[in-house]
Amino acid sequence: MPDKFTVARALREIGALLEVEGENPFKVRAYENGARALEGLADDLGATIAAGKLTELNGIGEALAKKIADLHATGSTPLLERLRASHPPGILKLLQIPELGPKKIAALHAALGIATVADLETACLGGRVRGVKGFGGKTEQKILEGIRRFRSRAIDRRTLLADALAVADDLLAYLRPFPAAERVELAGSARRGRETVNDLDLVAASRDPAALAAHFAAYPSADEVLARGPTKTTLRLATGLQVDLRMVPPEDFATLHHHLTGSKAHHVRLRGIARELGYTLSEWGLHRLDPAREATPDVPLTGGEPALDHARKVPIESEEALYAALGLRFVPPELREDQGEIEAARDGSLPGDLVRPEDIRGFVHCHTVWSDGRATVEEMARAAEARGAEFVTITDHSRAAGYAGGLDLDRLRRQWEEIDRVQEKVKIRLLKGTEADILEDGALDWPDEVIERLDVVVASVHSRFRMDEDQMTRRLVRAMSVPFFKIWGHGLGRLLNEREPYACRVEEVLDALAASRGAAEVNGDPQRLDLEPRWIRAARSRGVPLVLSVDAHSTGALGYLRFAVATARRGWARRGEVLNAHPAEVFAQAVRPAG
Ligand code: DGT
Ligand code: CA
Ligand code: CA
Ligand code: ZN
Repeated sequence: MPDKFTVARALREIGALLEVEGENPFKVRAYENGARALEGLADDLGATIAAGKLTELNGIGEALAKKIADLHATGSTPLLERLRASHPPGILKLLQIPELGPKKIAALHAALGIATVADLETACLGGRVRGVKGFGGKTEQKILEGIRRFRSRAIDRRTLLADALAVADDLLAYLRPFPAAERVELAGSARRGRETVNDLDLVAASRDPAALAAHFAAYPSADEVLARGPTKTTLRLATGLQVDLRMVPPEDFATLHHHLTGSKAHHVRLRGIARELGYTLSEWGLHRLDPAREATPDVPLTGGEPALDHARKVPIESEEALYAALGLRFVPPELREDQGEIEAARDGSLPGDLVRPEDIRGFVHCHTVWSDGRATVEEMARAAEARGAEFVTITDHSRAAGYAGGLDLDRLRRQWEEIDRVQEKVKIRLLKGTEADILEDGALDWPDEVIERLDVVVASVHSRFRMDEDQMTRRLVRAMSVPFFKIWGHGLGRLLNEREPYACRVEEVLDALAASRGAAEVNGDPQRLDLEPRWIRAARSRGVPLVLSVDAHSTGALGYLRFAVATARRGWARRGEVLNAHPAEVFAQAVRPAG
């Protein structure tokens, strides 16, 4: 019977084919969300279906539950059959080639049987495409050029941290219970909390690496085993993401985990320090240099195991122990970028109180059905309470954000009444806020007398992104200079893999924020993660406090907090600098616009 991964794959296929047919994006996204929910399912899929509990999963409604049950029972569903019959095989990959739309792909399939990118390339190079009705020699050249661009983009594109961590969580849950795995941990850029990752790196302690590698290679979402050796196996998953698993005996785990966490720049510095102390540090561990030998050959960074003297190996039980052996304070993974952390770990100034997820007491920046959110005020409040929060700020859009259902004053007043009603039913404290648009001239989208009555104001740019640097700087400086307290929302408006940050002299904006009263947001939306770490540090160095927000448009998005925290830590943010790490009353006083 198809397992949860196979069913999830079928849901993704349905969503993608519906998108080809121009189905509305919400419906398309529902299949993607359903697939994600299934992959994260802890219980057995068959048992969940039998108990009628599918609809209790986030993002799965009645209709989707029925399709999932069909897929589980029969391997297919009438909708998927219909979609497969109406489109040529391989269409989803082929559509990623610029120049090709559904009609052209159908014509090429009918005339030449083309079903893959490789087929298409062969046919173009063989001059056969120009023979198909509606295609000419020029089109053929354009398609070849398109294939080249497709290939380079497939290489360039990095996976969002949130997606990578979701996959990593599933993989760890799959590997950890396996008997031959004594310990399995995440390493690489994902462990460092980088906003995007190229591939996932896992490290395992095992005395039977062959058995563990075989189990890893049998991972249900694996598309292909790309490499398989005695200590390392690489998979490509159905999503295209690659995963490396390295395996070592338990006594070597800590040093390899540390090595594979990176970054390379951080390691280069550590190797230098190790040398000064008479050691050599590599992925093989920490070894004492031999004083009898004039020049011990430098250990290669990667490649086969060098001829190191095992008697000279220093046993290292943990990353803490490794840093201690090098005379350094422990450096958390998010800081390992050679951006001053080595010096700070040496002179003892490295902060020991970086903000942690459990420090955050309230969810900031939540949208509801009053604007473009999907949950009601009460649903949002209860979901935040269920996650243990002390407070939640409701910040729906202001009027200028018409496309997002922004509120006018009349609706804002009615929302306040609803918030008051909900407040009587829940323990969590509700704050009445707004996400006010920063208008083109830098004014905020509410008159002062409204602002003064609010509990919290997030001020964000949602329009006219492409101003030149001078204009955008002036616009933001003006917005940040208003005298009441405001939170600068999703600072530079970047959307990872989609939109570059605005052109803007950020330090001038931060100066204005420091001179006036305000805070900078670290937005946890996986595509934003904005401000980015270097600007977080620039804000902190000016004494501008931070707010770690979720920018939630659904109750599930409260989980974005994790990504805001990771980003803030990469900006060296300490607990005391984060306003929503303070108790509700302190937070409310600090952010009150009227002062
Ligand atoms: P990514 O995958 O591009 O998002 O970034 P990373 O940092 O995960 O890089 P990756 O997967 O190529 O390698 C994982 C770690 O392995 C990296 O952070 C540090 C270590 N590493 C890889 N190559 C080298 C190297 O040539 N020298 C040193 N010292 N470390 C390396
Ligand atoms: Ca990596
Ligand atoms: Ca890697
Ligand atoms: Zn926004």
